[in-house]
Order: sequence, then C-alpha cells, then structure tokens
Amino acid sequence: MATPWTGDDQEWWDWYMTLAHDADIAPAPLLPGPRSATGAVASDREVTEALAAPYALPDEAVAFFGRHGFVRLPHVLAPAVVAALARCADRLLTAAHGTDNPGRFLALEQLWPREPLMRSVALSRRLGDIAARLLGVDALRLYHDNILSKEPLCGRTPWHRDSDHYPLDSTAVVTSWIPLGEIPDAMGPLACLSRREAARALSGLPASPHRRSYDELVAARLHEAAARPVATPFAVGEVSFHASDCFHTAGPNRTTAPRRVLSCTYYEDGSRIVDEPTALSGAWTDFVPGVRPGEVAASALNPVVGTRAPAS
Ligand SMILES: O=C(O)CCC(=O)C(=O)O
Repeated sequence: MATPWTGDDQEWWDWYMTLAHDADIAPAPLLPGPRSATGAVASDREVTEALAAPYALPDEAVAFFGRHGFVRLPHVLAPAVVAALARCADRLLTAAHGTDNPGRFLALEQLWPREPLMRSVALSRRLGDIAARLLGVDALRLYHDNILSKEPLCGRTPWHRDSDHYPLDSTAVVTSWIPLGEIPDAMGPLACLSRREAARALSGLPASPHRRSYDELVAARLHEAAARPVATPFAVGEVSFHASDCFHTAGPNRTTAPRRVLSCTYYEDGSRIVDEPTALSGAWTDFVPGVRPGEVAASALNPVVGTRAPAS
C-alpha cells in the first residue's frame, strides 16, 4: 500500500468497493425507490442564497459530535434546494456515465470549479461554518467535493474511517454527507459508529484497511460486541457530518433507484500532506494539486470555506 494510486478517482472507487467482504447481493427482487419529489425546485439563485445563509446549530449537536464523532442535522436544506441539486447531479452523472449502471458505485469529484450549483455547495458558508464549529477550529479548507451514486444492486460500502484515506496530517477533518432525496433502509443510508462503541469493540485492529479481511474483521468484532452503528433512514434536507476517526459503512442498495448524495470534505487550515501518502488516498494529487508530501495543503483548489465565528 506504500505505492501511490495511479488510476483515476472512479477506478479507485471501483477497486475500493470490492473490499466489502459481502459485496455481492442477490439480484432480485429489488424494491421500488422512494417516490420522486414532485414539489418546487429552487432556482440557482435560491440555492446559492440558501447555502450562504447561517444554520442555527444547537450547542447540543456540537457536543454530540464531540462525543460520538458524527452528527445528523435536520432541515439543513429545504426540499426545493435538494430537488435542484438532485437535478444537477442527475445531469452530470448521466453525461459522465449514462443511465444504466447496475451494481456500480459512481463518483464524480472536483465539480465545483466548473459547475455553479456544485460550487454553491462546496463553498457554502452554511455547511462550512457548521463543519468548523463541529470541529472547533477557526478556519477550514475544502479538500474535495463529490457526487456519490450507489446504483441499484450495488453492495455494501466497506467499513472504514477516513483518517486511513486522506493524506492529511491533521485529526481535524470532517466530511458532510448530503442526501439528494429520502434514503430509506433498503437504499443503504450512511451508518456511523459512535466513538464509544468503536473504542469498546475495535481497539487494536490490524492496520490493513486496504484488504477485504479488514471489513470482515470489523464486522465480526462489532457482531461479537453487539455494537451497532446508527443506520436509520435519512429524511429530505437532513445532513450528516462525520469526523475522520468515525468508523462508517453503508448497506447495499436494494431498490430500483440510485442512492445519491453530495459530499464535501474539510480540514483545518494549516494541515500538511503526510510524508508518504498511500494508494488508499486515491487520486489525492487532483485535490491538492502542486502540493508535495510534507507541505502545507493550501492549493488554489483548497479555499477556506468555513470559520468558527457565526456567519453575520
Ligand atoms: O456513501 C457511501 O456509501 C460512503 C461514503 C463515505 O464513505 C464517506 O463519505 O466517507
């Protein structure tokens, strides 16, 4: 794993998803996906304004994140904003991959430099400030943005924590997970394990998150300890944030509709690229271009997007 990844980001995800030890799921019967939204769709200007507006983040949510390493926040986005983002994601995914991708996990990254609506999300003051307050740091930079589409029949996302993936020397790293519609159980909602449960069940794991046996071992240890992640369905507008030490997985998509989310990762300003990024860091040089191992991660593609001070 010491060798860097040489493929592109989609090739990385294609490989990564094979690390789920029970990746294959029975082909049928698939359940119908949630009913498509029929309400209003926000205009581009409305999306940008909504994503620039402050969110009233309760102190209890910050405390919950500190204790557990993740938090789910309700009503971060209005349904009309979600509908507009879902429409944009659909257009981009269809242009890149067509419409028939059973069993695949599709990822599009670094969209914000070229797509105005994706820029509203990636550079969102609302989301960036939430992330900075959750981590308790003064300023956060963007690592990358993503559209993630778990297509019908795609299996589990392997158990992992992001600190094994990002080539950053900081523990102050957080990722948003923004559903582009309702995500019922059968679609594979993100499932986060609390820090307490991870400490109880997973201490001393071998450092081999690049192997299928790692996912299997995590699942077996959790089963043995009767430790369970929070894996409940997501409502429209709800957004989850997870810290880089949060163990997480997601179930298979057993529905006829793709499970789609936007996701942005942020890190504390001043963080550096580690000395030896591994293949688990995937196409990291696309996200921090021109920055070499050991240097401060602050390229032109890593703007400061969140501060702890409440937005005025
Ligand atoms: O969407 C998924 O299934 C996995 C996402 C993930 O691992 C992450 O956002 O860190």
